[in-house]
Amino acid sequence: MKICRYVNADNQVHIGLAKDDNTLIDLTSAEVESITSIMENEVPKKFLLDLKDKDLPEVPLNDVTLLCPIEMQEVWAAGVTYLRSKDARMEESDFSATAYDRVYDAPRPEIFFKSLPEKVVTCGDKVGIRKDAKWNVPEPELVLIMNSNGDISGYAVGNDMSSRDIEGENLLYLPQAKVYHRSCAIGPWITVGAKEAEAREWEISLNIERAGNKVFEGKVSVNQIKRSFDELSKYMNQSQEFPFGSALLTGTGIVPDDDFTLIEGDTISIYITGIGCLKNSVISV
Ligand code: DO4
Ligand code: MG
Repeated sequence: MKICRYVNADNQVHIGLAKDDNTLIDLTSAEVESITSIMENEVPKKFLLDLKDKDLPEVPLNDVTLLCPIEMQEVWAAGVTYLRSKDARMEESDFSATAYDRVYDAPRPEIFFKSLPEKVVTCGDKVGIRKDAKWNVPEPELVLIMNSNGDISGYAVGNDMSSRDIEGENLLYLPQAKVYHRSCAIGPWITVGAKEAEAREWEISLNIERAGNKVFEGKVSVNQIKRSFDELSKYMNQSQEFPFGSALLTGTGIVPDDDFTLIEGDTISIYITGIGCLKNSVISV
């Protein structure tokens, strides 16, 4: 089951449940006021199934604008969770190579702060590449959406935009390589009710177009994530409080070849089976 935030012709924010590929059920008419309130439900899937049975108003998907599904959740990101990510990062930096190698096998995962909720962009918005970076890539990642108890209540598509030259120069520059204007995209859908085993059957694909031509494509199975989702959510929520829940990008398993960098005007499409597509064009920031 897929939910979203949208604005209608009346310019009000609504919460929607996808009925099919073309139609949304308007949950706001049943007094559902936020995605957060759905996530806080004990069994969000059952809550949504019950609403689906009511005769609520519907709206064609074509008549609305989808918004970012992240409301008040801090966004964090896990790193070096796929072998491909570890290998690429060890190649990009002699200086920090052992750090990546060690964290891949360590009990404690790498988890870093990625974005304030209000700074997250969504499908159709621009994502940024830093003006002071020369080597920029998208990182297509599955996002775990957790409630205030740390339970995983949904999944979204995310992009952890990264400046590889800045990260590669010195690992202490990681926050600058990762956290800047328009560096985090999530949405527009949240899939509710899938267990980890089901989500591990999904595939993530990345396509990048430049002036109408495909300049990169890649695919990875979610099942290649080395750590369990419970392990990631356990570390994410340890000694932390997220009163509105949180979002965690789970790392990238698709890394373009070393001679590839994004440029302004490129279009990035990330598709995760079981969730949907996140599409953004690139702007220099
Ligand atoms: O260690 C740096 C960041 C790793 C990351 O973002 C990833 O593996 O996706
Ligand atoms: Mg990443």
